[in-house]
Amino acid sequence: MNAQLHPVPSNIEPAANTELDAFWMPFTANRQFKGNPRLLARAEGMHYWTADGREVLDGVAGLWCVNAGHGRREITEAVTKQLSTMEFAPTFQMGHPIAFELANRLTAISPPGLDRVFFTNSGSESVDTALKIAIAYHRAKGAGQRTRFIGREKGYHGVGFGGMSVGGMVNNRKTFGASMLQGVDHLSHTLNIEHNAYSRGLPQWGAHLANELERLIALHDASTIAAVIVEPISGSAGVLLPPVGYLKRLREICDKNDILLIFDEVITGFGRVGKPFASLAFDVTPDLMTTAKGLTNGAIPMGAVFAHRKIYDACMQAPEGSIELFHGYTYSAHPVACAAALATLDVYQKEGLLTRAASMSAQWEDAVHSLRGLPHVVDIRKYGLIGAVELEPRGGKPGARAFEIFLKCFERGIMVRQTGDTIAMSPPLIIEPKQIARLVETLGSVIRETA
Ligand code: PXG
Repeated sequence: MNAQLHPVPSNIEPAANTELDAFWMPFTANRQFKGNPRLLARAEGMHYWTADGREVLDGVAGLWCVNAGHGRREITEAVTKQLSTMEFAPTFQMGHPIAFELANRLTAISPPGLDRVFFTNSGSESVDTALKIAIAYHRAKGAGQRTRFIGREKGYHGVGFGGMSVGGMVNNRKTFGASMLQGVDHLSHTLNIEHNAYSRGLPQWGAHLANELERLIALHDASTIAAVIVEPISGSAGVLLPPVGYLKRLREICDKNDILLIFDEVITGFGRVGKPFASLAFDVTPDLMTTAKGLTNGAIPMGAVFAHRKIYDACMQAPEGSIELFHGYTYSAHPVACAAALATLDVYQKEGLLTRAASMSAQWEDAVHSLRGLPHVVDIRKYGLIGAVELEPRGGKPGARAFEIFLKCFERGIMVRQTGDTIAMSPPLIIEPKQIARLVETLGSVIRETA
């Protein structure tokens, strides 16, 4: 492998396979990476170490998932114990105790009424599951014509056909345009730099954008719409915050029209915003809530869809002994994932991590906003322990400046995320003040040096 750590010449023979060629990497500039790989070999606490032994401060909790920091012994032990006790058990027409225990533990911290849990293996599966449950719910209530979904521009809901269709990121959609779900429409996104640049707290301008839902209802008729799906805070598109009052307005319009409201909390769930879930932070309760990532601290893949009890109850109408919902995954509530999630919840609770972002928030805000005024910076957005720096795009090369900054940051020992012309940060919730300072100072000096 060592030989491959060095740049591969661009004139390499196509047939000359290297050790890095076989892995077709997800959401990656494969050729760029394989020419100049960034290989991570070990992780503990707030840090990764590269294959060549360099320490890297993790500014993104892996991919927004390692909320309690890396290498948590309690999770490792729970997983190891479960593997040696029962590595797998089916949950189709069978069950195992910790699946039920986990569901109960989760409903103890979930928003009011969301006390039924369907397990998946990822955020994408959670989203597609929630969309299917929404359709099944209306059908069970005699409204089988409600099959339409309303998503939002710049939304990210994973990469399944459902999630891709309700999502609103053009690069994720354009290749697959003809294969989208039928009957999906989109609200406008809520990013507005002209009105809201450098907002502290939620932006004041933009609640009226929720009224677009009324326009779409007038266009399609409420009787055709199953659900509206939004991220309370959009992560992947560059940290887009909901304007004050926006989510409440969506909730009101959905209620008035019997449309379900789905919050995709794959990023915002499990403490990222200073409460266990963003719906609790923003005091707006959806009917369905999708989660993954922080559920197991990223240690084992797992997702969970929280459904309001009314939805579960409405679906429980099949004849005695029949399956009520024809949906599920071989690995729904996989015992090892359940063990990881239970141990993760223990860590979160013991260390107060589901609310720690709230107590770090002011300091994080000041640190992130200290980047205001640096060259090419046009906006700074933050909530809880999420932060984003929006950069002016280089003429004709969208994303190029931010990608260069991401690469340089990694060389300087900090890991951030680049999406378009935004640098996003979402550190593990255990981050200490000194590490916040190092993260932001390093990013600042890289921005200063980047033309
Ligand atoms: N919904 C939301 C809101 C997400 O952020 C998914 C669904 C899909 O989850 P899975 O587990 O299927 O990947 C996500 C995933 C980034 C980044 O840095 C964000 C995600 C994944 C990878 C990178 O923007 N979010």
